[in-house]
Amino acid sequence: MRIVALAGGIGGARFLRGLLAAVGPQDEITVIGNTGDDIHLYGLKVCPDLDTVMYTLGGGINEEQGWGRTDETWSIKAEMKEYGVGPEWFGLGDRDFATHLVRSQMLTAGYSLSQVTEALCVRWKPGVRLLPMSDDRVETHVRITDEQGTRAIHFQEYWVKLHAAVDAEAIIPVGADTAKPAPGVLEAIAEADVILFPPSNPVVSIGSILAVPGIREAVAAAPAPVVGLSPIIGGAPVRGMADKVLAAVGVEATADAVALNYGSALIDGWLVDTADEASVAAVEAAGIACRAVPLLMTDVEATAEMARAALALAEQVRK
Ligand code: FO1
Repeated sequence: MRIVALAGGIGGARFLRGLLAAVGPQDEITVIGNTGDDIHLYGLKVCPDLDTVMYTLGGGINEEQGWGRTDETWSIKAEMKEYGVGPEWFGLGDRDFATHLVRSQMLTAGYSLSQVTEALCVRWKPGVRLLPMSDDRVETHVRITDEQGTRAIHFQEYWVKLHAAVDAEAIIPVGADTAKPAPGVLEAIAEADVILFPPSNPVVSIGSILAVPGIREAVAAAPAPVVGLSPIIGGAPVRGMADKVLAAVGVEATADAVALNYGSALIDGWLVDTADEASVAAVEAAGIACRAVPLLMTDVEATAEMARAALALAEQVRK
């Protein structure tokens, strides 16, 4: 079976680990990774979501944080601080730096982000084909108003520096309107047997991927069933601050509101947590098949069970 998953960072990566445990060696998984969180720092291109997927599936992730490397050291950051060079709020460790150096060196030499990602995956062997959503630069910015006035800041500054403590007024995927899907993305979607939306952030992760012209249309037109898993349980994000960015696009932080926002033109099936059983009827009324199953990714086996439930629902809604 050919499975395509659209994925953000930590939630997406952990779901993919369960999916890999649930499928067999004959199944092929293509992951279309969000690059809207990418940031240029110290002249280097940092791709947090691609790296989080790569490290998580390749066994190199810092499990507690959910991002960055195991057994990390921080000498470069400390040296940069001595020079008065920041940002201090963004944690790039020494081991992680090596990834950004290799990536940036290859990009400068003329390779595309997809080629670089493939090269990095030769080391990490994630067990999936990892494609960036686009080889073109897309950067999610967030419009806020604070004591400095109204301005748009980089998503990482909003998320990591401000901890999403200020209301997000708008989410702007800068560059998305002219970006092209990376090679292989549209083909993978068209040829998929199942398309999954992991419990990733629906606005800044899945939303950014769908903002690349052609990707939303390809998913909507795909013959394969499209099944999503709610990142919201009991009215709150399982992790992260998804409610903040949902508010910016006028969507309530509930399992059913997120499904309705994707809509029946895009998704055929939706899984909510058993705590949200009451929202099943509203989702089904919108023409989306919905089941309530445990959605807490407490360990790999619990996550594999979620993946099995998503694949089973895909079979039930197959057109
Ligand atoms: N998240 C944090 O909360 N603090 C950090 O300092 C931080 C650094 C960082 C460096 C590399 C990387 O790949 C990810 C990093 N993240 C950090 C995670 C990241 O900011 C977000 O969780 C994702 O972009 C959202 O998907």
